[in-house]
Formats: sequence, structure tokens, C-alpha cells
Amino acid sequence: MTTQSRSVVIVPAFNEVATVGAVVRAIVSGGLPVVVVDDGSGDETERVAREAGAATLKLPFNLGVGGALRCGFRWAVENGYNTAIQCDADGQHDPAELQAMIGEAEKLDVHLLVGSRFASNSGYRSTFLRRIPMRLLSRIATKAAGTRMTDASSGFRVIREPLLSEFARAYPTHYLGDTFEVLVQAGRQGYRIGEMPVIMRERAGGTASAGTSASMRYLVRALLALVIGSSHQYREFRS
Ligand SMILES: Nc1nc2c(ncn2[C@@H]2O[C@H](COP(=O)(O)OP(=O)(O)OP(=O)(O)O)[C@@H](O)[C@H]2O)c(=O)[nH]1
Ligand SMILES: [Mg+2]
Repeated sequence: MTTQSRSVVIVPAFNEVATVGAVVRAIVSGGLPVVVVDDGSGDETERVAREAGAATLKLPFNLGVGGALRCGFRWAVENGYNTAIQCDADGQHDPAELQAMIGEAEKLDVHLLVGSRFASNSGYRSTFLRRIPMRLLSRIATKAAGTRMTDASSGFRVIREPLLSEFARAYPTHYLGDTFEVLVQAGRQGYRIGEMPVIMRERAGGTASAGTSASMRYLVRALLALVIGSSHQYREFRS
């Protein structure tokens, strides 16, 4: 099983010059190839990542996390990888966990493995306002996945074929689309999904992609999309 797995780490990065070098070095020293997708950064993210040992893709415009990820998924498929692991560039995801996550995805034989902050006492602290919606999302995700999902908005994930090719073809770019909605959609399409506990730290530098009010807006949007019907959501997933 493991002999056939060819894994690459995909790091979406937007103005992460302060942290991306250390993240790439840690991944490379762990023995995994890494591609950094510079999402139209105005800083030296791409150069720093390249000099640290990553393959790099530089997008001419900022597409958002989902757009950068899709670009990375496509690169992974075109370069013959059948397993991709997403890892943030801001230092929140610990590269030391990557090999264990790949191993767990293979052991559980799942197409999507989500690293969860809440599956055990991982030490991650989130604000009260962020915790409530996260629980709600987890419930919906659990139903769609057919197995307990405690952290549906986590971006620390392993994706294996044939889901990887599906993601390379179509992947949403809006907030929560690239985490929660793809999880629900993949579960409903019959892909096997699992999770394992991970450590997640506070960001090491830079700024977050969405503040609390934006998170709330997108949460309502995601829930409405689910309630109104999967047709709207499905079109979006495909486009
Ligand atoms: N903010 C932001 N991040 C992006 C974008 N495109 C790619 N990324 C990268 O996507 C990853 C996740 O973004 P974050 O802003 O850290 O999102 P998050 O981890 O959900 O939010 P925090 O927990 O507050 O850090 C990081 O590695 C970013 O560098 C973008 O357009 N905006
Ligand atoms: Mg982050």
C-alpha cells in the first residue's frame, strides 16, 4: 500500500515571508517534497520559499486560499503525485506531523484525512465566537462523512486519489468553501473521510484570512447553501 504512495506537501502562501522559509525547511528536512503556491503576494514569499528548497508557483493575482490550493492540486496531479498534504505557511501546522498524517490516511484507507484541533487536548485555543459555529459545522460534517468530524474547518489535510484529481478540476475559493463545503460534498459523493488529532498553534506572524465578522458572514452563507439545496452548492463546487 505505502509503496505506491507518492506524496507532496502543498503550502498556500499569501504574504508569508516571515514564516514560509522555516516551514519549507522543516518539511524538506522531514523528507517530503513541497510546492509553495504564492498567491499573488506583494512580498518575497516566492523567493524565500524557493531558496528554502520548495518548488514554487507564483500566481499573478490573489485568488484566495481555495484558488491557490486548486493550483497546487493540479500541479501535484500533473507531476505524478497521488497524495497531497495541505500545510499552512504561517507556522500553525507542524510539519513534524505530516508523515504520521499520510500514514494514518493510508491505514484508515480514506480519500480525505482531516487533522483536528479538537479530537484530543491539542492545546489550540479559539475565541468563543469562533467555537460555536465550528461545533455546528462539525455536526453537519459528521453526518455527511458518516464518521465523527470534530474540526470541519481545519485546513491541515491529506487528500488522496481519486479525490485529488477531482479537487484539481474544481475547488471553491470562498472562505469555508475550501474546508467545510468540500468536506461535506466529498462525503455526499461517497468518498471516504477520516480525522486524526493534531497540534495547531496560533499563527507565527502575518494576518488571518478572515476576521470574526467575516467568518460569521461566510458561515451563514455556507449554511444557507446547505439549507437551500445542494444544487447551488454543487454548481459552485464544479465551477
Ligand atoms: N489570508 C490569506 N491567506 C492565503 C491566501 N491565499 C493563500 N493563503 C494561505 O492560506 C493559508 C491559510 O490562511 P490563514 O489566513 O492562515 O487562515 P486560517 O489559518 O484559517 O486563519 P488563522 O487561524 O487566523 O491563521 C496560509 O498559509 C496563507 O498564507 C489569501 O488570499 N489570503
Ligand atoms: Mg492560519
